[in-house]
Amino acid sequence: MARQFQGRDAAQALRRVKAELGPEAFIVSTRPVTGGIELTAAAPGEDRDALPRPTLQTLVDEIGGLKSLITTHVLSLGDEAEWGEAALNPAQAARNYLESQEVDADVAGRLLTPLIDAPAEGFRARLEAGLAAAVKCADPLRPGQGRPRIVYLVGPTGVGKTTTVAKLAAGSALTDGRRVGLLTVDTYRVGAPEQLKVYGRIMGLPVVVAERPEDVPAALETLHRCQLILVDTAGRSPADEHGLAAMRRFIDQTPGAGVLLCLAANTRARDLAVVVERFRTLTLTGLIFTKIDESDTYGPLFTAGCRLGLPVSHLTCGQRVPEDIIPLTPERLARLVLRRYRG
Ligand SMILES: Nc1nc2c(ncn2[C@@H]2O[C@H](COP(=O)(O)OP(=O)(O)OP(=O)(O)O)[C@@H](O)[C@H]2O)c(=O)[nH]1
Ligand SMILES: [Mg+2]
Repeated sequence: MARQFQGRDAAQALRRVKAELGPEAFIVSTRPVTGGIELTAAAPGEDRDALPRPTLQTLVDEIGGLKSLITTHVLSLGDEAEWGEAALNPAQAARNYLESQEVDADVAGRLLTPLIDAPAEGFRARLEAGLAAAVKCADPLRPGQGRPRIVYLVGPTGVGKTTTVAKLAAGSALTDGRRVGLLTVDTYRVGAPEQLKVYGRIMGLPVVVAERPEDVPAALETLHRCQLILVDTAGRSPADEHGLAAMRRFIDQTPGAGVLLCLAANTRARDLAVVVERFRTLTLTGLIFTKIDESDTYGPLFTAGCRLGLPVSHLTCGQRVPEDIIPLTPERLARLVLRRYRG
């Protein structure tokens, strides 16, 4: 029977394999996980043919992971150089910078693998292009064909979902001239529907409330003339499984709807990884990064974008509605991550 062993890095995971299964144990597969690496290993004498056969995709991922590990290891050798000894090469300096920005080590390793021997000249541009190529951006608010396009904003408590709904609504209705309606399914927090209604009143947009999932179709019916319906949801702790299941029941009422996860820049990397892990069960279609004005460390957000492979559409950068929101491009996100890079 193959078993899984996790570690901060490959060396630590291997030590655990050896301690449990002995020095002759063999590795079946590797994969990056939140905060490190996971090895699947089996004891000697195990029938290798009985072990699960990796698919082509898992092999490709594993080779990418191994390359990334080697890159991280090779680049970290520079850390042992004495002060005054050979200066760091550009890839080593970039690795240190990405680490200081809390970009996940595996993601950074994958980015730097093609740049490991790149010269200083033009390095920054190549690094920026690499970061940009690793994330996707797209506009999730394209109006529907005939039927309204429905887009939910979900996420942990207080990340700025309601404020962002108002900012997006203002952009679509006032700037792009679309017919926009607002729906809130957040009757959990006292005063939540009123918060959205105030924004609706200021912008002259209809706002409806659905208390239970089965109320959603009727609420949407009253907005059937809209081209875009933005749905505000209750903030949920990632630990609140019932809350997330309740949210899923709302979303299930509207097959084909967009579901955008709002992630705040001031969330610690480890907490953000947990949020991503729990909220991905809501069939997400995109991401919005909020509160980028409240941090200068964007690596965890960038890592989430790479890991989920979902398009990131907007950044929010302050409390002002509707001003403090920026549509995102991969290049803009790459520049944000490299904002303090002096390479
Ligand atoms: N600095 C900063 N504050 C923001 C941003 N977006 C929202 N806020 C503030 O964050 C606080 C919470 O915003 P809400 O929009 O109510 O957050 P929410 O996610 O809807 O909160 P719940 O519904 O309670 O989960 C408010 O004080 C907002 O003004 C942002 O981009 N930057
Ligand atoms: Mg809210």
